[in-house]
Amino acid sequence: MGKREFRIILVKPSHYDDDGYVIQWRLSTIPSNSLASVHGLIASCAEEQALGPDVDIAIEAYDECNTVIDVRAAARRIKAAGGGFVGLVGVQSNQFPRALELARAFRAAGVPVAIGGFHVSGCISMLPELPRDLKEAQALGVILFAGEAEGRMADLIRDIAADRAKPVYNFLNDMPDMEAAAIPVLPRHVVTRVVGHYASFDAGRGCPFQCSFCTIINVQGRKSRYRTADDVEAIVRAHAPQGISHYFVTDDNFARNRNWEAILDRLIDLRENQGLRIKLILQVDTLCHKIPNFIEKAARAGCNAVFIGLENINPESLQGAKKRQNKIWEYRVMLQAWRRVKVMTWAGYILGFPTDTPESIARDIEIIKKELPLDILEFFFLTPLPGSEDHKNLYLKGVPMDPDMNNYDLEHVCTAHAQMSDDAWRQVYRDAWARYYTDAHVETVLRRAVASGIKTRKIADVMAVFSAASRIEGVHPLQCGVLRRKVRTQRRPGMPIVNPLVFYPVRAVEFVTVVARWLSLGLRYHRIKRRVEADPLGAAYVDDATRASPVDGTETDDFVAVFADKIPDTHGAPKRRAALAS
Ligand code: B12
Ligand code: SF4
Repeated sequence: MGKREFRIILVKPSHYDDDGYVIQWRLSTIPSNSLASVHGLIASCAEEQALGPDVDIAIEAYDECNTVIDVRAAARRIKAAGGGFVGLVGVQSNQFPRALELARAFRAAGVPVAIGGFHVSGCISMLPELPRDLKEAQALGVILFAGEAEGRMADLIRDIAADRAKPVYNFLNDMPDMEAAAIPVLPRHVVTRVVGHYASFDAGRGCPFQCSFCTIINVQGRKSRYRTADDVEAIVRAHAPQGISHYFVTDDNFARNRNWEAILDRLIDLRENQGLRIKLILQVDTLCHKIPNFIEKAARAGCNAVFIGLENINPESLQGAKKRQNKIWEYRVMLQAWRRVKVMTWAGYILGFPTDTPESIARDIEIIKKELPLDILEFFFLTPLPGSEDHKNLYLKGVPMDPDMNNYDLEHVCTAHAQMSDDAWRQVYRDAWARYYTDAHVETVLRRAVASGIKTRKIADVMAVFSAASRIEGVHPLQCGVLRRKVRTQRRPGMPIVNPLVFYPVRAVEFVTVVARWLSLGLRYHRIKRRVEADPLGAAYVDDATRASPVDGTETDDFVAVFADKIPDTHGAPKRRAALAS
C-alpha cells in the first residue's frame, strides 16, 4: 500500500479595508514571522513522521497580504489528500473578522480549522469569559489555540487526524523554552512575495516591562526566553541554500535578549568569514546605546535599519502608560550612535495618550523634526488591544469600545479620548503624517543622511512609502505593499458585491490615479535627493539634531527643557538641570 497524505494548509489572514475589501498586494513589505514559526513547527512534525511512517504530512503556507486564497481549491486539495486541516495563523485582533470568514467557508466545505495567534491568546489570557467572536468561531467548530505551539504541534496534528480535537487548547500558563526549539522557516516561493526577500525569526520572546497598551506581556509572559547563537546559525543556514539572507528579527527588543552578543558574534562570523550576505532589521529600545558594543556589533552583523519603540516624547504620557524605561533625555544620543554606524533609524509614535491635544501633538512632532536625528517616523492611534491591560480595564469598567475587531489595527479610533473628539483625533492622525513628511523635512533627513554616510536612495525610498501609504493607499505603511489587489467577490459580509460593469471601470480609474500619485511623489523625492547629493558642502551639514549631544551635563537639549516639569525624578534624569535651563 502506498503512503497516505495529511495536508495542512496554513493561511496568515489579512484584514478588511474601510470599503470591506481584503487588503492584499502583489508583493507585501514585511514578512509574517508567525507563518514562518508555525510552518517550521509543522515541517519538523513532518520530518519526525508525527502521524506514523505511512503518512506524509504535506504543508502549504500562504500570507493573505500577498496571495489571494482560493478557498474552494484549497478545500479540494485537503479532501483529495484524504485528510488534513486549515491553520489560520498569527491572527491578530484586527484580522479576526477576516479569519472568521475564511473559517466559515472552510468549515462549510467540511474542512477542520484551527486558529491561533494574539487575538485568541490575548482574549483568553485577560478576559473573564470568551468574547462574542471567539464563541462564534467555536460555534462553527473551529479549534482555538491559545499560547505557543512549540512542543505541542504534534499532539494537535494527531488529535485532528484522529478526529478527537478539543475545542480549546490553552497553553498560556506554560511557556515553552525557545532553546533548540523548531526554527521559523518558509519555502523560497513564500519569502519572495515580500519586497527585498526578507525572511524573519524571533530570537527571544517575553518582556519584563509593563506598558499598559501592550499585549505581549500577557501572551508571551514577563519572563524572557531566548534562542541561542547555534539556533540562529541554524536559521541562517536553513535559508542560505534558498538564496535568502535578509532577516527581520521580530524580538520586541533585541537589545534585551540575553544572548545578543553571542548571536551577533556568530552572525558577524558568518558574514565576515563565511561570505553570507546577511542583512538585518532589528527592533530595540531607547537605551540600547548604553550597552557596550551593542550598536557596533549590530552594524557589523548586517543591521541596516533599526526600529525603536520611541512611542512618545512627553514623559507624562510615557509614565501614564507605564513605559517608564523610555528616558527622553537619552533619545538624541541613542539616535546619533546609530547614525555613526550608518544604520537607518525608524520609530513608532503613539497618538492619543490621555494628556495629548492636537496642539501638543503638533508641537511634539515639530520638536522631533528639529531636534532628533531620526529618519522614519510612523504614527499609531493609542488602541486598547485585546490582551492589553488597557483593554481589560475598559472592559471591566464597561467603557464603550468599538465592537468591530477589524478596526483594532492602530489606524482607527476604538474608544473615546479624554480631550479630543473622535473626529479631532482622526484629524490629528492625518495631520501627523503630513506634518512629519513635508518636502522640507524629507530634504533635511536626506541632508543628515549625506553627512552621516547613510545611503540616500534607501532613505528616500522608505520615506516615500511611509509618507504616502496612508495618504495614497489609505493603509498604514506596515500593511502596505506593491500593487494593490482587490478581489470583487471577497468583500466583507454585509457589504454588497458590486456589479462587474461598475467594479472594473472604477478599479481601473482608481489604479491609474494611485500609480500616478506614486510616480509624482517618487519623482519629487528623487529631485530632492539629487539636489541634496549635488551640494558640495553636503558632508559638512550639521543641525540641532546632528550636533554633538550634551552628554556631559554642561548643556541641555531644548526639548528636554520643554518637558522639564514632567520628567520624573529618577536616576540620571536631568530634571533640575533642565528646569534651570528653561
Ligand atoms: C513581527 C510583528 C509584526 C510584523 C509581522 C506580523 C506577524 N505576525 O508575523 C508586522 C510588522 C507586519 C506587524 C504588523 C502589525 N502588527 Co504586529 N507584531 C509583530 C510582533 C512584534 C512579533 C510577531 C511574532 O512573530 N511573534 C512570534 C510568533 C511565533 O508568535 P504568535 O504569532 O503568537 O504565534 C505562536 C502562537 O500564537 C501559536 N500560533 C499562532 N498561529 C497559530 C495557528 C495554529 C493553527 C496553531 C496551532 C498555533 C498558532 O504558535 C506560534 C508559535 O508558538 C508581535 C509582538 C510579539 N511579540 O509577538 C506584534 C503584534 C502581533 N502586532 C500587533 C499589531 C497590532 C500589529 C498591527 C495591526 C499594527 C501595526 N500597524 O503595526 C500590524 C498589522 C499588519 C498585518 N497585516 O499583520 C499586535 C497584535 C495585538 C492584537 N491583539 O491583535 C502585537 C501583539 C504587538 C502589540 N502591539 O501588542 N506585526
Ligand atoms: S511595549 Fe515593548 S517594552 Fe512595553 S511591555 Fe510591550 S514589549 Fe515590553
